[in-house]
Amino acid sequence: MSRSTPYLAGAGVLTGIAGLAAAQATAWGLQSSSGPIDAVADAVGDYTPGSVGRWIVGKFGQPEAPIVEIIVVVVLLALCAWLGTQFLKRPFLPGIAYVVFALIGLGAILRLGESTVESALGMAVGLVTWVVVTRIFTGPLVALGEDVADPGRRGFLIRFGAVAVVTALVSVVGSLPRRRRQRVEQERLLLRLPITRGTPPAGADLAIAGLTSWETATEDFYEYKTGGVSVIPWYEWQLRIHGLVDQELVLTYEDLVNRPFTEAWITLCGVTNEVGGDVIGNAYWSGVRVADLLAEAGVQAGADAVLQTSQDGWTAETPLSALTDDRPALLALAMNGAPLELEHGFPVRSIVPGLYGYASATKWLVDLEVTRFDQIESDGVKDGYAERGPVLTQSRIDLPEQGAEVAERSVQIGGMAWSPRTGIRTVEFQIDGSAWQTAELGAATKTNDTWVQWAAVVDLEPGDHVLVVRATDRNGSVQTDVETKPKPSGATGWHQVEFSTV
Ligand SMILES: Nc1nc2c(c(=O)[nH]1)N[C@H]1C(S)=C(S)[C@@H](COP(=O)(O)O)O[C@H]1N2
Ligand SMILES: [Mo]
Repeated sequence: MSRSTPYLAGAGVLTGIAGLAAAQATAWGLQSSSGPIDAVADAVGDYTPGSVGRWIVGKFGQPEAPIVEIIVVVVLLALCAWLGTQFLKRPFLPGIAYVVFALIGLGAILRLGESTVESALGMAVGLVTWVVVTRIFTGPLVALGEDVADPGRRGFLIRFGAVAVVTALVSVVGSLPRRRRQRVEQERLLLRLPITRGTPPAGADLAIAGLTSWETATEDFYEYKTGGVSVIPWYEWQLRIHGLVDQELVLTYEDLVNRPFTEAWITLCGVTNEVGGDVIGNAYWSGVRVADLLAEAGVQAGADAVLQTSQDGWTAETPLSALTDDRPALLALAMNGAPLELEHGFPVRSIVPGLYGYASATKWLVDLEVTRFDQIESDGVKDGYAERGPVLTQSRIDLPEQGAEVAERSVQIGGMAWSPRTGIRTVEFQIDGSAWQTAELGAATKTNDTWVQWAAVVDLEPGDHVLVVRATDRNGSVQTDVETKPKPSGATGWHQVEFSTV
């Protein structure tokens, strides 16, 4: 062991920490909810046999995840220490190792599928940091007239100190967004709003094992956003209503809380939902009617649209009529009886029954401009979606699942159907190309703004089967079997599932 080995190992560890700090700071700075370390820990946790995982938890008496994260970091830093000892002997080795680490991180990030872009950017910044800091430790300090092959103690201390200080700064500054988010989350949990929990209408949930529940729990509710999560303290939030109005309005969160609340079950659907897809959920929303606020502002003649803008500049264009007719179009403050989660648009989002999310459901809403469709182009429309986004009549099979092998001959089938605003009159199913049969339906709400459950029990011969479903709305229009992609107006076609009975 050469005299400089401990120095170099230390330099390796510090290099490792610097890269991790930079990666995590970048991910958090981009409002990501996770980072490369979480992602790798998650993968390690999932690939660790249950017994080993239980042993670890038993040993450390803690929830698994933090322990796994610590193990991941310790293993990485141990490798980095060894890489440090190779800085001078085999300078190519650290470079290769860092790329391998970054690829593992990237793989784990993609696998986790959460804040992918933010975490991947963090990983890239981490890789660059590892390479640059390694250069700092291995390049000569010209000012000291140093010889690279024999870094002196003084030169090492200067480098070590400089990198440590910068790393500490990056860690502190990098954790600020996360600390802010934790604070806003704490304040959210302390809010007491004039809301109720909401009970599903009697008979809406047929309570069939394996069938998607009528009410979507908040943690199961789909999440769709183009950027990061905006973090807005409720007391800093403001909404401006302007444009073709007699009088501009600026509203605070308290202003909204002091107004009459409207609560409703409303199914929210993403236009990106494929036939049979799950980009849809049904929640109980509480908030203030947009119609009342627009009436107060005084909409001027000629307006036919409202351009909604979020804190981070995302936009949606919504027909004025959908915000002023009798439907419960809301500035929602709560979902399922609790203040909106940050991911779902805290402090305030828009929810408009009958319209796809891209055309109506702006999260982190801060601006409503009363305007004309021919004056604006929102994000969704720029992206190729239709100017107006009414949700199409659609039905889905949830039971049995595609490819299922059902043990009984008497098979429980079922799923969901929706035609927001209009409502579902009937759901029919067809097995193996035979005649269409009518399914039992769960109860609908009065406003028909939610999905309904459908179900039936069918007796089948052993073998392979094909199940198809179609819905008819309350106007008597049968859901079209023409297959289209989500773009521009939402996917159409009948959902079909293949399964077998024994
Ligand atoms: N600010 C903002 N609001 C947004 C979006 C977004 O990307 N940014 N996505 C919209 C789309 S396309 C849908 S389908 C819904 C999804 O809402 P959720 O994530 O609460 O389910 O939010 C809408 N509101
Ligand atoms: Mo969407």
